Amino acid sequence: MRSWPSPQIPELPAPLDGRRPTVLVHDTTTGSLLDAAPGDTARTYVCGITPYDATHLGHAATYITFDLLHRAWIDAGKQVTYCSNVTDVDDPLLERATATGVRWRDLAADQIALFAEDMTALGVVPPQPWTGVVEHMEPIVAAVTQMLADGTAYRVPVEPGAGGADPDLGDVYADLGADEAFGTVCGYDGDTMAALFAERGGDPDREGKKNPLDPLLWRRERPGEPTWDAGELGTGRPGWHVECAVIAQDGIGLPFDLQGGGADLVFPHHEMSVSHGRMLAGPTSAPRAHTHAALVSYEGHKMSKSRGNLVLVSALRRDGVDPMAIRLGVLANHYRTEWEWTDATLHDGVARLERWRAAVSGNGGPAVDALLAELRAALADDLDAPRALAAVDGWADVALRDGRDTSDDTEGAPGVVARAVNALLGVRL
Ligand code: 5CA
Ligand code: ZN
Repeated sequence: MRSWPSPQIPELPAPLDGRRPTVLVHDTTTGSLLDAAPGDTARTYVCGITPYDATHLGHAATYITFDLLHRAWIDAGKQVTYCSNVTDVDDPLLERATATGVRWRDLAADQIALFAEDMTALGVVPPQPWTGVVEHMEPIVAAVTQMLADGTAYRVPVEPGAGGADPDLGDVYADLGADEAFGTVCGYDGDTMAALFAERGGDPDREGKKNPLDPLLWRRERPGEPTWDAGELGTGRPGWHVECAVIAQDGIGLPFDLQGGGADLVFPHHEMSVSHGRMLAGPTSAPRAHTHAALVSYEGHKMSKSRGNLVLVSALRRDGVDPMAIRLGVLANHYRTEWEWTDATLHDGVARLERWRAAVSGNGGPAVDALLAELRAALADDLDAPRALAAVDGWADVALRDGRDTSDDTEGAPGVVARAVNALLGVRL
């Protein structure tokens, strides 16, 4: 899939003492801060959208979070490879297409294009590779076929009417009993896993499974559903978790450094995709770190497609809102703290953008070295965007102070601030 255009990331002056802070992020598994990419490279997989109701502010917040990490890594001199997917065939997408009378492929294509526009407007560095499930069907089929051959997957009979011309082949499920390390990503107890599995698309009551938590790998053809010919698996389509496992494996190789997404993906999605990765590539294939962004709410509830309490980036853009004000609204919140999008969030983002633009409009301004160091330190400290914003606010306050003494001003300082805010925070002034 062709990704959206990459934003320009200006070069910044090196730190005065030559020392760049080590970028630490929160790891869901250990609950502590971690240098997720200790080498010269950083390889990361961030789960992409299911293309309907895109792009709401929750999506935007999650992708902006990982964009900050990407930018902090680039500033630290790392070669970053960022891979992502699009879940372009899935139950809720098909249901939406049916309900609205559009073809599911058209719905997906429109929403993917809209998402790409929104991400471009928000200054998010694009993933490369960016892979849709539909375009990656063959390797996904090969992986499930291999798991069946290895005995880490098994077939479950389907109900009458399912399975097209080969109803006997059955659906395919992963056998979690074959993975000793299952559960180590999230560390949840059995009851929590059971509840979340049922809540988030799992089918614990499906007859014929060995373990209620065993996840679907291949769903045989059902009347009216899109289907692919998959040789010995029979016609059908893949389960969700194996798609990401295979797209990540093929896109950046296993193990990679960091797997990311919103907090709703901790279990079952990331637990399962890491488990599939172990079944496909061996016991040491899990990512070094897992980082999850807290979910954004709106009108008192988690912003979600199913509830419909959405604020769409494209709608705000259509109303003439500067996407940089949206970005600043998001960045005013730490990614690990749950927060609510309100009119005030946007209002504050607009006001801050205006103030920062005014502050960088001059030729000379207050010295920038301390600000640059503080920006870098804030991002390195678990992507502390609110702290970074406060630092720029502080510099802007001084720059804009009425009647201040400008005799010590640094020529070109506003330009350096604008470049730093652009490079590190992704905010174009
Ligand atoms: N296609 C799958 C991942 S493979 C998926 O979860 N798609 S999604 O469109 O539902 O969500 C895309 C990303 O946005 C995911 O990382 C998800 O965790 C995140 N997300 C969804 N809702 C919110 C929210 N309210 N706040 C923050 N992030 C959210
Ligand atoms: Zn995923």
